[in-house]
Amino acid sequence: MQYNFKEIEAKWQQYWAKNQTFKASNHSDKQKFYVLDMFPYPSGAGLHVGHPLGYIASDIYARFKRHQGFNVLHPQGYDSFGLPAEQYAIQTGQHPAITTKTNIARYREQLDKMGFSFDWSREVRTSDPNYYRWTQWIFIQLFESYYCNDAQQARPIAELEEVFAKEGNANINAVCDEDVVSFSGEDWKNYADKEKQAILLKYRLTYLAETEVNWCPQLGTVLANDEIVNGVSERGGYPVIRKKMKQWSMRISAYAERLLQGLDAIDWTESLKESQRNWIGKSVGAEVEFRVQNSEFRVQVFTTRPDTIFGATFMTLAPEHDLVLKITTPDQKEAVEAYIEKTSKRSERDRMADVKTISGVFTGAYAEHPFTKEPVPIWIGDYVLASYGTGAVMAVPCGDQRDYDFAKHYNIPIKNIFKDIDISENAYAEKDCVIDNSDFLNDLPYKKATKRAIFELEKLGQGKGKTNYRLRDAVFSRQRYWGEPFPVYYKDGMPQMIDEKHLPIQLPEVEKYLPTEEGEPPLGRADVWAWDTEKNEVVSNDLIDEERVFPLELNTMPGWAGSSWYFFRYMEDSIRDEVFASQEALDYWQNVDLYIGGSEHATGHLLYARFWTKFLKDRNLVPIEEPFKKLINQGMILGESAFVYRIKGENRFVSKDLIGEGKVQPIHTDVSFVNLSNELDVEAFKHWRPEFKEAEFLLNENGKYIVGREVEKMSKSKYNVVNPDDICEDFGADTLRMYEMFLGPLEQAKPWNTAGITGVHNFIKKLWKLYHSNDALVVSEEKTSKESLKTLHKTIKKVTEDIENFSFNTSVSTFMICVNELTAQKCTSREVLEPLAVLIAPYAPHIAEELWQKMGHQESISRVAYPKFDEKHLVESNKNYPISFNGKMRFTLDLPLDLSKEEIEKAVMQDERTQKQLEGRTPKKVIVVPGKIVNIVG
Ligand code: ANZ
Repeated sequence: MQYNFKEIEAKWQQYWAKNQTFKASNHSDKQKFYVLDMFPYPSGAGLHVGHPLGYIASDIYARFKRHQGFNVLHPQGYDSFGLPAEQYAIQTGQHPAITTKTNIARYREQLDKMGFSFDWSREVRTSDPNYYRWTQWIFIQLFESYYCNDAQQARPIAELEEVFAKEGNANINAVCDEDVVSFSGEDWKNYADKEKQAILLKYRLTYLAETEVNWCPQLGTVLANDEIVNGVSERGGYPVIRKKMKQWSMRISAYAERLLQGLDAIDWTESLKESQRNWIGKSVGAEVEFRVQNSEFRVQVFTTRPDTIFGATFMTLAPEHDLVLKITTPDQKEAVEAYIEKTSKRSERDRMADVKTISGVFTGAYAEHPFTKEPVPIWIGDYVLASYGTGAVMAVPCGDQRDYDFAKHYNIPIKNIFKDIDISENAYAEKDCVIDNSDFLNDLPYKKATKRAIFELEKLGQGKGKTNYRLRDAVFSRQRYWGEPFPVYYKDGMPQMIDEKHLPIQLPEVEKYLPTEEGEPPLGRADVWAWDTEKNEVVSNDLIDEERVFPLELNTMPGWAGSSWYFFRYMEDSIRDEVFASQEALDYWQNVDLYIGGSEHATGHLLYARFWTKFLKDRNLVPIEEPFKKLINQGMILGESAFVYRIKGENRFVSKDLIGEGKVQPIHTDVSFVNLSNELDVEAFKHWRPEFKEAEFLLNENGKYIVGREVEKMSKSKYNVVNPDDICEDFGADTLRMYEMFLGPLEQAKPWNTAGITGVHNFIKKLWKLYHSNDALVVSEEKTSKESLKTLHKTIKKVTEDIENFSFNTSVSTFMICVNELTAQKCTSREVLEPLAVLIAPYAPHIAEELWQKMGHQESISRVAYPKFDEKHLVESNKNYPISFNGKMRFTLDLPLDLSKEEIEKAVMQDERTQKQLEGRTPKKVIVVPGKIVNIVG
């Protein structure tokens, strides 16, 4: 019987679906194991062979764990809100829900062909109202919480209200906006309701605030920092500018320290942890107060080097700093205003990136040095960022290069406070030095000096130790249609939550998906988008009376909302309408044991998901603190682009091997027009685009047109996309799966090369042949040879170790060697061929199932125990002895290891070759070291 992968694969895919083979149970005595892929955004282009790389790896692992007796949860779903469907809707008028549904159907079809062991009964779609009602619900929980610094956790906002009513906010140690005023219990009681709401908003974990945002005019929306690459939008590459807008924000900064500490407890790569650490950006230092001379104003600065305070010879404020216009002297006013106007045009990113341009203006004002009481000139300069620390620095030219350059440029005095350090060319940025010239800090090393400086500042009441984090609160509003609506309406300008009983608040219908002419988000176009507080339903805008019916929020949530908690939803085994996930399910599955996905999510999704998990834990909604125990980033699969060469200025194309000196212009051709020998199907290319129809082709001597090849990112725009459907059609899913793994280490980037796939395909055919002779199964019950057992156990050992180390590429080569050896040994033994089928099942599940069934089993192979390695089969029974004469090795002799010294000597002496060497002489001595050597002397 021939290896008919098409029949076999279709058969088993149907079997698995029909029997729900991979359905995980929430009630099991087995140990749980949760394997998760970062769920895909279903784009219109479908999957290319780069996408399933991570899914194949996680599927192998999930299947392996099932063989090991674990109760495995391996779900899949769709991150189905997002920009592309909406952009398509803007262009075509097609509702994004329809586009999304079509795309999901296509994805599902493609995924099904690759034989993944997903439990589809738990599928989630973030754009499904039954799912996003819980995203809305979590938003409400965040609104109803604040972060208590004493307890180091989120607490109900109602607790805060109780304290406010009793004693005001003097004793509250909570994370809040900087501009909260202090009030007494009496004040609180006298505040109008709106005032109370405004104060509470400054404490809530999600809050509405006027924030400077990254506004992208072309996309008509605000973008998060991680959605901007090199100053332009990640999608589309459009310019991004700073703009003030009223936005929902998430107080993720409250969790900065816990997000940092939590990294120590999880098994992620160091590089990934490092990017999160940098993003959080913890700096330990001090906040120091400088008094402005002849005024009541005080400037707070943040410094990581309080030990250098005696070197502070001027101060620099960010141009946007609140005090700038207040302290500027009349004669400097014009210059200062002009400077502010000029820098407002530069983005914060540009300002950070540009370390060369030095610019600033003197405000005319002076501060007083806290210790020396000397006057310190106050400048403004755009190297100081408004959004970091306090937006002001004490400038220490001797210790900070930017301050140094600034001082040199504007001729401001530089004071060296370091003993024996030369700063005539540059500032001294290291910490291993002794301080001089600095009163009580003299002769103290860095650490002691820092402590002492803070101590003295505290004594003066002009400073304290302070830890700063670079992590900013995350803007949570998007001016888009295709996202979760907020469960929020506005009463007298203040946001009100809709009771959770009435969720989901579903997206309204709009006739166009663009912002309104007034610049409102697309939901501003909806006619039925008001909240009736009596009927508790969404009603027509005409009914808005600001008494019973109120306008609803027009923004929607960002892409990261739905993906910040989806891993909890999968834990539920049935669609629950009363909870986001049941306590029982959460207690059983806990967290994701293995998470696989792309490294582009390092500081976005992975940080937000950790934040929401910590929040849910604080409010006793989930039992765990970290969602993803182990995480692996799969590398990218690169495409092999193909090029044709047009002679410049002509409509003639020259074959690659004919390119001479003349100028040619390389043009991408679709790789589907090129065969494995790099020959172009000229007719197909001509029909591709009208402009090529009349083109002339200069062929080589064999009458072929040869294309050029280059490795690039796999992308539709580079016409180098390989479709997994085609590979499944031509070679089968088992070959695709094994080939993707064979390409190289999981975490590395590697080029796809379709030509290489035949090697893996031939291997699978060889595997099939091993079990067959003359088209019939040859598995026999006869005794197995020692070599075959050795081959099998060697393979068990290596493959088990490989899977545990996520080294899937080396497993594939091990299988190849194994099948070659067993074929050479003519092994037909059931004792070997059965375990081999189980070993290979995680990689090539269809063929494994088929062989398993043919060997007489009724049940699927998927939960058969994984073969156990037994050392004894690897122990050598013979030794190939080197036989020496007077120390010179002359030949080798294979003898059983269990012979005695005498028996070895006898066997050696009887060998013809020994007699030939001795030429009739009797040796003086025969030295035998059992298991090692034999030396004949004399
Ligand atoms: C005095 C000093 C002396 C400083 C010295 C450094 C070296 P990180 O580690 O990034 O937290 N700084 C503070 N706020 C700033 C802002 N808004 N924009 C630009 N720079 C700012 O860096 C903290 C240091 O960066 C602070 O310590 C301050 O300069 C500067 F020998 O203060 B330092």
